Amino acid sequence: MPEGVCLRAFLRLSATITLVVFEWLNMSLFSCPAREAVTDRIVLDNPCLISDLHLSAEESFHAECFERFLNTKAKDYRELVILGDFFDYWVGDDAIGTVQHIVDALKTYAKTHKVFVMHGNRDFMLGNRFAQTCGATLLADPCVATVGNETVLLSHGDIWCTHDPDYQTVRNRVRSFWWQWLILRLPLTKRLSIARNAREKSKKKKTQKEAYKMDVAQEAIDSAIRSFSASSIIHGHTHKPGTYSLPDSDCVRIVLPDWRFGENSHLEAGFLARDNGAWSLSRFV
Ligand SMILES: [Mn+2]
Repeated sequence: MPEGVCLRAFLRLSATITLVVFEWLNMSLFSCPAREAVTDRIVLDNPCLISDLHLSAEESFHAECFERFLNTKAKDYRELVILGDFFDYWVGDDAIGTVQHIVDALKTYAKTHKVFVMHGNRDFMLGNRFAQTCGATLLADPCVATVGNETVLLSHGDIWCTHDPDYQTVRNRVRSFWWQWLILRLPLTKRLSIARNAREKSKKKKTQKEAYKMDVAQEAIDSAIRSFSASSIIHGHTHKPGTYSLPDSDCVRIVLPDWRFGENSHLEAGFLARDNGAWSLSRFV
């Protein structure tokens, strides 16, 4: 074989291998959302916090309410912090178009305010592409926030549901690099059907599970407070909004309200904000 042909074939093969390696690196580096939430310390000046909105492409009522919230109450604060389960499910940032109006609303708000988003147990696949498109910062769970002279520990909350070891095993698995890398290689339609099935299964499981397993464990909260020297702890997930004092300490644990349909199918939505140096939970509708 002439030397020139050999060299061309060698160069072509090298170029192909290089492209494959680069593509693999890009995909593995940029499509593991669990690794993309690296911000674990923030400073907040005048924040409002929400969680557990469970927005989805199928149901528009919650999304309309959220857009109204952004255009009214949320405007009074400098920062919006979303502590997980913003979406009812998220199968990858390539599905961003299915909730374009929500993304657009957040993007407009983020032009004049800071937006922080933490993963929940429903939308743990939210990645950098979503965050960059919205102008938001992805937060690690837990994340330490300095608010005035207070150290506040922020979390979605499910990390502290340690009375349910089976749940924690699944939680760790779905946040692992390889699980996320592999899932994101599946076609979008397949991922959507897996998410919808998982949602149905989780609804069934919830009705069978003991209540204490779905709440945070006091030992886990105490240990987190100690390790981060926090003076307050704020989380969502348990759908038990309120301010809870912690035994043998001056710390408080504040649970954010989920946005749910209450009596007569009215949507009940709420948020936590810092007004005049004190935290207060308020109803939005
Ligand atoms: Mn949750």
